[in-house]
Amino acid sequence: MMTSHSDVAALKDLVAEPHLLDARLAQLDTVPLLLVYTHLSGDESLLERCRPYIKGAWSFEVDVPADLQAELRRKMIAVLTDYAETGRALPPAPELEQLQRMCDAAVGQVVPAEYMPMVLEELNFDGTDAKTVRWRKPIANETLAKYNVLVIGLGYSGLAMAIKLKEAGIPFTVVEKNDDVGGTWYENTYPGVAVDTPNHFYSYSFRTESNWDHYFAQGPEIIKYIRSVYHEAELGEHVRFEEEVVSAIWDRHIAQWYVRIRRKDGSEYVHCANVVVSGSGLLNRPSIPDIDGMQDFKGPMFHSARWDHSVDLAGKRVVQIGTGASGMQIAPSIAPKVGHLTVFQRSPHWARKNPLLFAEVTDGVKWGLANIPYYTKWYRFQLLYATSDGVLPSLRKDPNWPEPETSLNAANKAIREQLIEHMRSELGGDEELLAKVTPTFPPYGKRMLRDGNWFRTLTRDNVELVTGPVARITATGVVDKDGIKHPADVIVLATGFKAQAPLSPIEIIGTKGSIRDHWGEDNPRAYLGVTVPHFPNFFILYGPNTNGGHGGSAVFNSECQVRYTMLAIRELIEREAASMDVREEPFEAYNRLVDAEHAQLVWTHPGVKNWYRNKDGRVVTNSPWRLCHYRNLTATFNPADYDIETAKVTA
Ligand code: N01
Repeated sequence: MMTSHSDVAALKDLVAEPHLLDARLAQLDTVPLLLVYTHLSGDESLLERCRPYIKGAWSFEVDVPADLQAELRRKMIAVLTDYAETGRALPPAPELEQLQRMCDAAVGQVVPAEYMPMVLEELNFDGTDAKTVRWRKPIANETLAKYNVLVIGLGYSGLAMAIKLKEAGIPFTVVEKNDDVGGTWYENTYPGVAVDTPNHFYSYSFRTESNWDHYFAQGPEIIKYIRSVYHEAELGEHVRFEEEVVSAIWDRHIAQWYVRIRRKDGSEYVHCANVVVSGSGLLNRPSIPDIDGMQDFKGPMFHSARWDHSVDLAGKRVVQIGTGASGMQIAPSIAPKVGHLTVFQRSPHWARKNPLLFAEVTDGVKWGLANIPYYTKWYRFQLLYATSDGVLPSLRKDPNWPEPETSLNAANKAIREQLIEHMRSELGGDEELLAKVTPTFPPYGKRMLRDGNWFRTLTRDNVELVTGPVARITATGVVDKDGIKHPADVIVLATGFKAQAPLSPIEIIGTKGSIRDHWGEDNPRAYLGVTVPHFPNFFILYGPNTNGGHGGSAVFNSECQVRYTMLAIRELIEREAASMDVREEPFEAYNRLVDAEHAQLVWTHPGVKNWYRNKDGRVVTNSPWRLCHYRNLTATFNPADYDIETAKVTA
């Protein structure tokens, strides 16, 4: 890759004052800097010398001595100076063997070789986005004009899909029920809403951001990012806001979907599309519990995803029902201002501490991300690995493990003990409270939450934790299982989402009936989480069995599904075919593999009740796969998995 004049000028500026540069480099994280140096210089000696001080992928697991850090900075300045003076090109991505050595040293463990293609794609060194699907032969404009794709929803997944369709020149329309982009991040505005995957990874690989204010951004910062990506992509003419897809019916005679769309004013129209892609998300239909007496409550009562900002909680008696990811963020945020907070915990969740949870990204680090060549890429690798597959082996059941009720294996037990120790210290030694908040099931059985002062909040004088189910709601409060009434001015329902009925309430009718007939009430299944037999030219992003339960990032998964969908659409268009329908055999075989894998993993533990499983106990939302495995499954498209109707499509 050539270095442009402006790059050379920027490098010259960078090295013009070595003392200043040294001071700036001193503010950066050691490992990404070490990787940048190794990459730019080809010299691996420092990597080797730092290796023993790197215990894990998080920055707080690294303790490289000061003299070694100073040497790294000196050498870094020398190599940058050399690039500035010679104007030579920055190196391409490292060769696989070097990449492997760099990755291993950088995270303090051997990174499976299988990861390397995925790492190269994620880091995107040549800036061309290796995940972009490119035509294999010239496609005439008249051919492209015969196709049009309808994308449902403009959250993270739908936006990525729209961007890739636009890049490929494929006609498309996006229908979004809200009046703005953002999906779940647009809808969830409750106090404390934030992501629990680090943003430098929880963002598109094709549009990284060097300016995040936090490692774990709050809702408004994420929305700002999504909006800026949307505006940069100039999708305006393709998007219809405040319109909602009601149904989609496949017409096999003309190989088109008739999509019924409802406008904000209630009027409806039909839009025809060859292909429909759902980006409607998994967690977007609130689950409102059916509690005796709910309708009698006199005060405001709202769901976490429909927060009523007109209600002032100051000094009020608030009852919060639910202690999942949303509830654990809400309570610490509102407790300091409410008069009294009663939290109903039906069953406890595990929660881990991360020192970076509320940390701000310093100006120094932001500067490094924006200015040091490749720093932002290696930084992404660190965070990607920190949050991805490392934990998965500890979620596998050991059939000989002697304590199977509470843990799965030795590593899982060790996590359990760390978590209990953490809770004990946060609860100030209150063993009674500790017993109430300690799950009986193994760690990760339900989503592992991040402790953002949740446990400390429970020790506040104005907070009370009530365990067990809600017996009923009255006009003025909530009654617990022991018949004790807890007065309430406001009730917050942090009760989760209807995750087992994806696509709901949209009616989707394929060649053999409705998707509800195929999935029943709560048993969604798809090939690779994306396609379903008898629903030709229909693709689901964030579909069945694609939610990450052990780590990773929903954005990563959705980029995998977008690529797979683009590969499929390419196949359709290059063949000028009318339709493709996934065959039963690969669909069934894939789902057997998913179920067999899940049988070995924590989410099917008999002691766990979570939103990942349906009423028969089958895990329907979560992926059992390591990230790199799912990436490999979706990185190619096998036409043999599909019945492809090659009758040429007509306009
Ligand atoms: O929902 P949940 P959530 N009576 O289903 C309880 C993502 N997310 O909105 O545990 C009493 O996890 C229920 O009790 P139990 C993330 O993927 C991410 O919190 O089933 N209680 C539980 O405590 C997450 O997993 C982020 O026994 C009732 C709670 O309500 C997903 O969204 C932030 C009840 C529901 O917890 C969903 O999280 C927020 C009833 N009738 C959300 N019904 C971050 O990235 C339910 N409950 C940080």
